[in-house]
Amino acid sequence: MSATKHNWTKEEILEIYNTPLMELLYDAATIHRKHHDPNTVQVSTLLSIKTGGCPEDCGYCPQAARYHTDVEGNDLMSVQQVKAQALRAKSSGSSRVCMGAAWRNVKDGEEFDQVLEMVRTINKLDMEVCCTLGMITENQAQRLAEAGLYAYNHNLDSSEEYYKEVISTRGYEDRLETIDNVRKTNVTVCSGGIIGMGEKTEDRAGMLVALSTLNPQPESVPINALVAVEGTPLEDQKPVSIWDMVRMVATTRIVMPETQVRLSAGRTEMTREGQAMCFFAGANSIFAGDKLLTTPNPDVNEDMEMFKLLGLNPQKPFIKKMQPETVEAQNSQYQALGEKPKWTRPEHTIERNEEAKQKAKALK
Ligand code: SAM
Ligand code: DTB
Ligand code: SF4
Repeated sequence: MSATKHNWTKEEILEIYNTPLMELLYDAATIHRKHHDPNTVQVSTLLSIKTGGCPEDCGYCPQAARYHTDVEGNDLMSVQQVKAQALRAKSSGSSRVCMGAAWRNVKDGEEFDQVLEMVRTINKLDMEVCCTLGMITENQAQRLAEAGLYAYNHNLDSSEEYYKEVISTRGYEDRLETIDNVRKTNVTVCSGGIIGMGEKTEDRAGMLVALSTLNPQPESVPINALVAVEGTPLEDQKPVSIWDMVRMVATTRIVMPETQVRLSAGRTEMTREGQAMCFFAGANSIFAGDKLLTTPNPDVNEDMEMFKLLGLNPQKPFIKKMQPETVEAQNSQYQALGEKPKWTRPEHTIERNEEAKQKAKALK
């Protein structure tokens, strides 16, 4: 039986976050070594299978239709295109592919059927398949599971309190419900957030309370540093300091010892020394490839050089859980229910989101 603690309080987490740095690093590295191989880091590749034009108002996101950014929208990619990119990722050392779509939620129909086919195709390449498609129902989660999905990414992004300052088109409880829907299947949960959005340390701790008190805890927790994109409401946010990133990674590692902690967006601004500190503090996964979904990321060759320098090895797929079986579409047990989604829309006013929207309108 796992001895993982599931009742972390904000005060306890803040105390860890504010521990003198050398002690914090030592504590996190000690826990990391108990549960993971410290010389192994998972390499995952992101594929933006449907880019831009999203109806949501997430203040950090360059893909929200209402803001004026340089992102060029694209329709859903074909299964063949996705397969070709997944093969390329595999040959450059990735063991996981994460497919992202700029959707509020999944809608049953042809496009979702196409995504299910992408999942089947990548699972057959013996890679871990992850999807991040917005909110999903239990039935949709079951259909993804049946296709062979290994993980579903759905970030809480911040504390419940600060979430309201960043997003008005859906509630925190909707995010939790999607995570719960995924939990009802064999698909693993990937959920984390972003630092550097103007939140307080208390909000970072609040987000870690929300994640670490889930039982079971998410198998994967991405920690993103905000990529401040011109045209978004958060365009003027100051870059996150590496010390904050290291503290956040170390605290995540301590409160979620068995989780895969993903050093996610923001690595282009980090030195190798900074990233090495994050790996020491317990980060054991990165996104590789020169693009995240729409923003730049270090080149895979640079990352492999860094791995060599630090003596790190890319992780093989399916070390935590068996590879899921893929059920072909014609043998499926779960048919589309065509449910009317009951997700909420708080629609409160967030001043900086409004300003960015008005600025975009004026530019059109
Ligand atoms: N539309 C889906 C959703 O919101 O769940 C999936 C795609 S969305 C782009 C996935 C995650 O990317 C977000 O939850 C957020 O944590 C992260 N993200 C988006 N824009 C970012 C940015 N500018 N900097 C850092 N992380 C970002
Ligand atoms: C996550 O937490 N970070 C990744 C992945 N999950 C989907 C996405 C980062 C996106 C950064 C902004 C962009 O490239 O558009
Ligand atoms: Fe849409 Fe996801 Fe971007 Fe929010 S984070 S605007 S839901 S793509």
